Order: sequence, then C-alpha cells, then structure tokens
Amino acid sequence: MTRVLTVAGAQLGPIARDEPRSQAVGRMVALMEKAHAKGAGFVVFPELALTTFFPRWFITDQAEVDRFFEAIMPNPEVQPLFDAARRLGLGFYLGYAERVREAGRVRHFNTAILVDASGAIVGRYRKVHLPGHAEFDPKRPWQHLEKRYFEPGDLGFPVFRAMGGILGMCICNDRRWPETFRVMGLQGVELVALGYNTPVRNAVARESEHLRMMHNQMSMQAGAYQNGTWVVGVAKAGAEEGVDMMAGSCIVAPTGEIVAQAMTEGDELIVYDCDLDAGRYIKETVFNFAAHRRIEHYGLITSQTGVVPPA
Ligand code: ING
Repeated sequence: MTRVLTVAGAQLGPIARDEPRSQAVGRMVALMEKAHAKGAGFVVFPELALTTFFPRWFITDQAEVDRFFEAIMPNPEVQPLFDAARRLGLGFYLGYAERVREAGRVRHFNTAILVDASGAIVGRYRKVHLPGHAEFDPKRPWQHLEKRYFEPGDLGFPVFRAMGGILGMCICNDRRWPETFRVMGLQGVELVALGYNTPVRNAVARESEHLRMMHNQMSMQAGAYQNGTWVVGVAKAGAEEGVDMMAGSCIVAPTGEIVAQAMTEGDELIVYDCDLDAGRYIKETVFNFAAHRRIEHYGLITSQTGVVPPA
C-alpha cells in the first residue's frame, strides 16, 4: 500500500517590519485553506514566517530585537494556525524566532516546529548553520546578523515519525551543508521540510544572480538524491523592506527532480502528491549506506572544523 502524503509549499511574499503577526497569520491560514481544498495533508511555511527578515538590520536595543521573537508557542497571535490545522486535518512546518528561558538563562534560536493534524507540536529544530556575521559590517548594502541574534541550534538534526512517514527539518543555510541531509539520511528520513529567506543578490561579492537560484536548487536536489528523500523548500520572497528576496519555492523528489516550483514572488501554493516510498530504491541501491559507506575514512568530517592544507 503506497504511502502518499500530499504536500503543499506555502511561499510567502514580503512581510513588512511593522506588519502585525495577525496579518501574516491571516495570510498563512488562507494558504492552509487553499492547501486543504487541493487535498494537501501537510503545509510547509518559510523560515521566520511570522515576521520580516529582521537580521538584515543592526539593532542594538534588545527589547526591539525581542519584538520579533515568540516567547511561547503556540500563543494567541499564532493560535489560528493551530486551530486551522485541527479544523482542516493539516500538519504544518513553521519557521519562527524562538525566545526561551532554559537552564536559568534566556536563549534565542532560529527555530522550526512540526505540528501534526491534531494541532500538536511533534517536533522542534533549531537552526545549526547560522550564516552572516555578529557585528555591524559597513561594507554591506544590508546586514545579515543571524550570528548576532541567534545561538547555533542545540538539538542536532532529529527526525520524527509523523504524517505517516519519517520527517525531518532544517532551515535555510542548513541546506547548503551536505552534513545536514546526511545526518537525517542516516536516520531514514523520507521528507525534509525547510524554509528560507535568501537575498537575490550577494551582499559581499560580485556574483551573477542566476547562480543564487542554481545554488539553491542544487543544494536541495543533491540533498534529496544523495539521501533518497523528498525535500520541500519554501521561500519568504519578493522585495521585503528594500531587499529583493529569492522565490523559487520547490518540491524535490528523492530522484533529485524538481516536481513543483513557484512562479511568483508572492504568496503562492505549490502542491504535489509525495509517495513516501519513492526513495526506497535509491536507499536500497546506489545509496544503500550500510552496504557502501566507509566511515573509517570520514574522520575529518567531525574531527576538524576548518581547512588544514598539506604542509
Ligand atoms: N539566508 C541565506 C541562505 O543561506 C546565504 C544566506 C545566501 C548564505 C547565499 C550564503 C550564500 O540561503 C539564510 N537565512 O540563511
């Protein structure tokens, strides 16, 4: 019996700095209702889906920074998402800025949660690979201060039995690092949900714009194929507070093929019937890890952080 999960990628257009959560949540509930009408059982939203991508600004007032964070989840402003999940029988991935008190101190993470069709939070992930910088960089046309506002994730790359399969999560820059997908692949992941906020233009080097979309797709297609998993990548897109953010939300099959892709830079739904067994032959042949991997030669991957060239 095939296990088909109809998945919807719910791309969001720009969210303004002062846009109230209720307005963004309203847009997202509308996409959930459209997803339900198209037979979807699971919806993927972008990274930091409740607010504008605030790491583009250098903000010194921590109270102002904390305005972009959620102190509890769910909370009254996002509750309509959880109510819609239950009402429509939909699970969802939601990216947001998490502010939490743990072990006696306040911590800030770039987080994603997995919510099932009953509206229960069944999984949490905290972004491990934080790109950008921690101090103001005058050379940049816009900042990318994720290393200032977030701590690196402390949960690793877990996978979760949910929606009839084995689901994993990552966030934006994580998709560029093969370790992200491989750690989940070693746990049998069948579908990886990820959101992204990626500027169209490179802020620190001369780079042709077409490369941005190529690198985005290549990263997800490679992750999908090399681990025999579906990958659903969903953008916060469009001209957001003066910075053009890349669209191109897509659904990638375990073969590495892009089977659905957004056409616009706004709120847009892409939907595909994902056969969760489609990656089985890949996991049993070319990427049968147990049969083919030689971990005795991979030591540097976890024993060394940076490059050490030969003498
Ligand atoms: N954004 C970008 C991303 O990884 C980036 C940052 C873009 C880093 C291109 C390197 C190259 O897609 C986030 N939010 O990680």
